[in-house]
Amino acid sequence: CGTRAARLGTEVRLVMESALTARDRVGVQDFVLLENYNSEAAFIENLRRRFRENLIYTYIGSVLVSVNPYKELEIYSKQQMERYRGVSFYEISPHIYALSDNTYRAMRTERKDQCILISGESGAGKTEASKKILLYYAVTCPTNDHMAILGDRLLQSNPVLEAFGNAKTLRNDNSSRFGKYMDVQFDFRGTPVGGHILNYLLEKSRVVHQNHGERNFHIFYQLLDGGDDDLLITLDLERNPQNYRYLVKGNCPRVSSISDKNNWKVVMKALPVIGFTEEEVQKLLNIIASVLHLGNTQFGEGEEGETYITTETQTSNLAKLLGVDGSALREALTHKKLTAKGEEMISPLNYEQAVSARDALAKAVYGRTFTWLVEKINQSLALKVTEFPLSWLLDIYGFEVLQQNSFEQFCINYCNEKLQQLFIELTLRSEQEEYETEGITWETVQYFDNKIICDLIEEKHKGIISILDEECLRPGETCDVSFLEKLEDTVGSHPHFITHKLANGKTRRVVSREEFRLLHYAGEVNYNVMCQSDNQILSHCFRREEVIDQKRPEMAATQFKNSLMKLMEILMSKEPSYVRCIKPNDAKQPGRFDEVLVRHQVKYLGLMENLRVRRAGFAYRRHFEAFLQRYKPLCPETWPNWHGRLVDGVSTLVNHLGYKAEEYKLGRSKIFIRFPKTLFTTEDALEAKKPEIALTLQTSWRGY
Ligand code: AD9
Ligand code: MG
Repeated sequence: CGTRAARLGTEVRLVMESALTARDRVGVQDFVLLENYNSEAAFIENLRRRFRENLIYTYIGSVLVSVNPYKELEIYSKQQMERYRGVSFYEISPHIYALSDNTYRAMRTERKDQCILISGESGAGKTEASKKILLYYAVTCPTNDHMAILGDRLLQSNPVLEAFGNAKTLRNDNSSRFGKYMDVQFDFRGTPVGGHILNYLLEKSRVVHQNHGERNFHIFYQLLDGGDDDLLITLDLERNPQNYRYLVKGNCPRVSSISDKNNWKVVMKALPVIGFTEEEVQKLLNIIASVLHLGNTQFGEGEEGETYITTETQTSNLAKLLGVDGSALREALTHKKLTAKGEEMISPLNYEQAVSARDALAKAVYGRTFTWLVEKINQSLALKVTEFPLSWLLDIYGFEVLQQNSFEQFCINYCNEKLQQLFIELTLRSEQEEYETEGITWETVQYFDNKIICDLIEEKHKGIISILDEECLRPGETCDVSFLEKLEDTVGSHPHFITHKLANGKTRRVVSREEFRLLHYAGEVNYNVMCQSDNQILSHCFRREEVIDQKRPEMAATQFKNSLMKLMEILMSKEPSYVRCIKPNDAKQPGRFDEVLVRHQVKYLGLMENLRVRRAGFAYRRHFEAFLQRYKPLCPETWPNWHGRLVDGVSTLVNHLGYKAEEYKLGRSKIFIRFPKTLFTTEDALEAKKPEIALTLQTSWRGY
C-alpha cells in the first residue's frame, strides 16, 4: 500500500510519472495516507524507510516533516529548483523547495502575508532549512541588477550572523544561540525588494563560560585562525586560542567539521557586501579582541580586601582597543559607584565582585555589538515602502535540555512551548476554516493542549515569570531559596511543576534542593533556581537604587515574555506554513536512525496530533478539476472530456466508481475523501487501465 499511496502524491501528470523514480515512492509521501494513522509505530516506520533511501522530506498535509540527513544530498541544485517552480504541492516528491514555492505563490496570488515556522530540537536542521528557503527565493524570484544586490545581501547576512551568534555545542557544531525572525518583502512582480531581521535573546553567558565540549561564539576562533599576522599584531592577539581564558572553558578549541580559517574568509567577504565600511570592520574586530583581553584580566586581593588588577598589559591593550581612558577602565573594573541620599560615592569591589563585574562587562559589550550588527544588516536590507506583502521566516532555537539548565534554557523552552501552542491553534483553525469554506460540517478533535504549561509560566501574578520578577527585586542573599519557596506556595500543586518535596513530606531524588522541574510538552527539564544569576545580570544592568525606585524596570524574563507575545501576535496574523525538523541521532552521523530519539521528537512536535487533526474528518482532499483530470478515464461519461460543471463531473465519476455516501463529501470546490482505502482502490483501477489509455493520455495531456 505504501507504493500505491505514494503514487497518489503525484496527482496529476500521468505522463510525467517517470519523473518520480521508484525510489521516490518508498513509504507514503504524505502521512495522511497512512492506513493506520493512529499508530506511532507506523508513523516512525514510514519515516525510517524513507530516511534509509535519503528521502528526508514527508508531508502531513501541507506541513513538511524533515529528517536531518547529516550528509550533503544532491537535491538542492538549480535544476532541482527549476523542477519545483510553479508546480503544485502534490505533483512532485516532497521538498523544502515545494513549500518555498507554494508560499511564494500564495503570497503573490492571494496577496496575503505568509510565514514559515521552522521548529525542532537543537541540531534538527532548522537553520539549514531556513537557508535553503532563502536560497530558493534568491535564485528563482524575478530580479534586476539592483535587486540582485539585495538578494546577495540577504544571503551574505547568514554567515555573518552565524559567526557572531552561533557556536559549537554538544548537540550541534553550528548551534544558533539566538532566535532569528527574518522577513523578506516582495514587490508586485514578485521581486524581493527588502528585508528585516529581528533577533531574540542572544545567549550572552556563553561569552564568559562554556560547558565542557562546547565553544564560545565562532567569530573568536575565526579571528585567531584566519586573521593575518598584521591584524593580530594590531589587536595584540596571539594565534593560539588556548591563551584566552574565555576560549578554554569548554576545552575544545578545534572542531573537525568546522574550518574557522575558511569561514573567516567568508565573513570578511560578506561584511562589505552587507554595507560595512573598512573602519566599521576594524571597530568590530577591536571589540572582539577586547572581549578576549577582558577575559584575561586578572585580579589580586590587597590586605584590606580591596581588589587590584594584576594584568596591567592586558588592561592597557584593552583601553586602547576600546578607545577609553586606561585609569577610568581600571576604576570601572575594581570599583562601583553608589548614590546615597543624592551623593555619589565610589566604593571598592571585593575579588568576586570584580570578577563578576568584568564578566558582566564582557557579556554586555558582546551583546550590544551583536545588536548593532543586526541593526547594520537591517539598514542594508531596508525598504521604506511597506504595502508589499511579506514572507516571514522564523528560525528559533530548539527545545533544549542540558545537564545544567538555567535562565536561558528556561526562556528557550518557554519560547518553544509558545510556538507549539500557536501551531496547534493555527492548524486547527486552518482545518476548521477549510471545512467552513467548503461547507462541510466540522467534527471536534481531541488533542493535548499545552496552554496549561504556558499559563504556568506566564500567567500574571501567579506564573513563574511574575514570581521570578518579584524575587529579583528583593534585596538579600537568600533570594533563590525564597524564590523556590514562593514557587512552591504559588504553583506547587500544578501538575506540570515539581520540586524535591513530595506530598508525604519525603524527598524526591530526581530534583535537587536548588532546582525545580517543569514537565514541558516536549519533555521534563530541571532548572536551577535562577534568581541569583538574574540578580547579577540585573545589578549590572541597573543600579540597585534604580531597581528599588518606583519606576520599576522590566525584568529580563518579562521582557522576553513581552517580545514573545508580540511575536505570537505577528504570527497569528499571517498565513503559516510549517517545517518540522527531526534529528535522527545524537552522534551527528549520516545513516543512523535512532528510533527512541525520533519517537520522542514525533511526540513532542505533536506530529501525531497534527496528523489526527488532519485525518479527523477526511484523509484526502483535492480540487474537483485535479481529481477529475486524473480519474476521468475510469468512467465512460467523463472520458475523454467532461463538458458540464466540474462538481457534476466528479459526482458522476464517483457514482460510477461506487463510492458510498460515508466515504466522501463534495465541498464547494473540492472533493473530501474519508479513508485512504477508497482512494487506493481508485488508484489501482487507474493503474490497471493504464495500458489501454496510455496512448490517448499522452496526446491529450501534453497540452495540460
Ligand atoms: V540549533 O537549535 O540552532 O542548535 P538547528 O538550527 O536545528 O539547531 P542546523 O540547521 O544547524 O540545526 O543543523 C545542524 C547540522 O546538521 C548542520 O550543520 C548540517 O551539518 C546538518 N544538516 C541539517 N540539515 C541538513 C540538510 N538538509 N542537508 C545536509 C544537514 N545536512
Ligand atoms: Mg540553528
